[in-house]
Amino acid sequence: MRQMKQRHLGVLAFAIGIAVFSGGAHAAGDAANGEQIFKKCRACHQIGEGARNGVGPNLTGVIGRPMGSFDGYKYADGLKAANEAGGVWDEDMVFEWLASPKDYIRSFTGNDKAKTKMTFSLKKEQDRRDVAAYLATFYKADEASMQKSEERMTHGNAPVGDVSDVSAAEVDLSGYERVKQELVAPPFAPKHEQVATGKPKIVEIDFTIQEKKIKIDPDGTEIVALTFNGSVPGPMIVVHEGDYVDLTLTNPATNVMEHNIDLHAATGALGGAGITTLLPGEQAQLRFKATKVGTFIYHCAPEGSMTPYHVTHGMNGVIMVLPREGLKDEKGNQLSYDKLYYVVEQDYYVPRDENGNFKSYNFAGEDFSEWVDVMRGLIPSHVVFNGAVGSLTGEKAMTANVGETVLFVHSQANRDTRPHLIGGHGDYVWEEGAFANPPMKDLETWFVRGGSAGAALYTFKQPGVYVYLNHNLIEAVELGAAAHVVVDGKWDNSLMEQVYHGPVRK
Ligand code: HEC
Ligand SMILES: [Cu+2]
Repeated sequence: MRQMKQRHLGVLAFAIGIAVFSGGAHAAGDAANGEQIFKKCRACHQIGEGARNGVGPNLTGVIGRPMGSFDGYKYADGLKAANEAGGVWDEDMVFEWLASPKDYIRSFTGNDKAKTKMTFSLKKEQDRRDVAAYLATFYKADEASMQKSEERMTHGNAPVGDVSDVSAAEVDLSGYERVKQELVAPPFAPKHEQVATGKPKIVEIDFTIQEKKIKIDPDGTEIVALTFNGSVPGPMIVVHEGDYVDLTLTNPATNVMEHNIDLHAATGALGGAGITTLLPGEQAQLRFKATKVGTFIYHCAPEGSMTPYHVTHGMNGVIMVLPREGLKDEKGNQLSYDKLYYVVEQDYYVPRDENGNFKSYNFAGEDFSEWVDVMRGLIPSHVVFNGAVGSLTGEKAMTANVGETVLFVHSQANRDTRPHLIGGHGDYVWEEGAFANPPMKDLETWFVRGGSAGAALYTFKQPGVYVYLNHNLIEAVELGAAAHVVVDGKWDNSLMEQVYHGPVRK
C-alpha cells in the first residue's frame, strides 16, 4: 500500500520536474497590486527580511522552493507528500493553489483524502495572478533549502512526540466501568467524590475546541480566544488516582487553526500533544492513566510560537487527580471541603494601534505576528482571572458561609502567580498541587509557579467580602487579577472588633 503510494508520487515528481522548467510562461501578474492583495495573507504569513513562520510558513522565496519545505514549519500531510514527490512552487502553481488549497493538494497528490492547513482561498483570478507575481519578486534559487529538504527526505527524523513507530502491548480494560463526566463552566468543578468508592473507572471527557470572540475587560476589548469547550479557562476535570481519562478532542471544520492538548497529569507523547494534533475537521481520542495525584494544568501546545500564542489566547485549564482516600493533613488525618472554586489566571498580550488603542481581529490567528511581538516583550496587557477582568467579582463573586471549608484550585499556565486571600489565610496549602506531599500550613500568600496548579484549603471564620487576588498588586489592581468571595454568617468579635473609629482622642 505504502509502496504503491510512493510509486504513484514518483511518477508525479517526474511530471512536476517538467512543469518547473515551463513554469511562469503565461504568468502576467501585477506585483505592485499583488503586494496590496498580500495584506490578506499577512494574517497567517510573513514575507521578506526577518520573516518568521506564523500560522502558515514563511513565504520568502516560496516561488522556486520545494513545496512544504520551509524549515521548522509543521506542514499537513498533503504538502509533506508533495514535498516527498519533489514538487517545487512556481507562479502558476501558486495561482491554482490559491483558488482552493484543498482541491489543489488533492489533485496534486492524487489522494482525495490529502489534507492542508490552509483554509483560506482567493476567488478573483486577477488577484491570484497578482499575488503570485508579488511572491515571485522574492524568488531566489534557494539551494540551501533544496538541500535541507533533500536531507530530510533521506534521514527523515520522526517529529518530537511522534509515537507512530513505537510498538505496544494491548491494554485489558474489561474490568473498568465507564462514566461520563458532566463538565461545568469555571469557576465550578464537576460533581465528584472526595474519597473514591469502588474500583478505578474510565472517565470520559468531551472537549470541543472553539475559536470565538470574547470580551476581556469592561472597556469591551475583544480577542478571538482559543478555547476548550468555549470557556477561558477550559472546564476543570476531576478524577481519582488509577482512573483512566478517556478524552475525545474535536477540532470542528469551522475552526481555522490546528490544536492539540498536553495534559501535565499524563505520561508520554508530550502529555498527549504528540498524538492529538488536529486540523480543522479532525478528532482524536486519547486515553491515559492518572498515575500521579495532584492538580495539574492542561493546555494546547501546537509547536514553536504557536504554543505560547494558544496558551495566552485561553487554551488552558486544570485536571485534578485526587488520592483515592481523599486529602490528608500532615499527620494523615482526613481533610475535606464543602466547596471547590477553580481560578485560572490568564495573561493576554493584546496588540495596540498607532493611537495606543487595543486592536480587534475577526478570526483566529489574524493577530498572530502582532501578538507574538507583544508577547516577546513579556509585559501582558491584561492579567485576569477566568478569562476576563471582573469575571469573579460583583454579581459573579464566589460565595461561602462562615464555617464552610473551600478548596481554591489556582493555576497559571504561563507565568508565576501568588494567590492571597485578604483577611484570610491558606489553612492547608499544596503550593505545587502535589497531594502526595503533606500540605503547608497557615500561609499568608502562596506561590504558584508558571505551568502549574496549586490548591489551598481555607475555613471561613468571618462574614464579609474578601478579595482573592494575585499579590503582585500591579497585576491585580491595574491588570485585572482579582476576585471576590462573599461570605455570609455571624461576625466573631473574639477574632476581631472595631474598638473605636473617629476623630483623634484626647
Ligand atoms: C488563515 C491563514 C492563512 C491565510 C490567510 C493564508 N494562508 Fe497560505 N498557508 C496557511 C497555512 C496554515 C499553510 C500551510 C498549509 C499546510 O501545511 O497544509 C499555508 C501554505 C501556503 C503555501 C505553501 C507554502 C509552502 O511552503 O509550501 C503558499 C504558497 C501559501 N500558503 C500562499 C498564501 C497566499 C499567497 C495567501 C494570501 C493570498 C495565503 N497563503 C493566505 C495559512 C494561510
Ligand atoms: Cu490550540
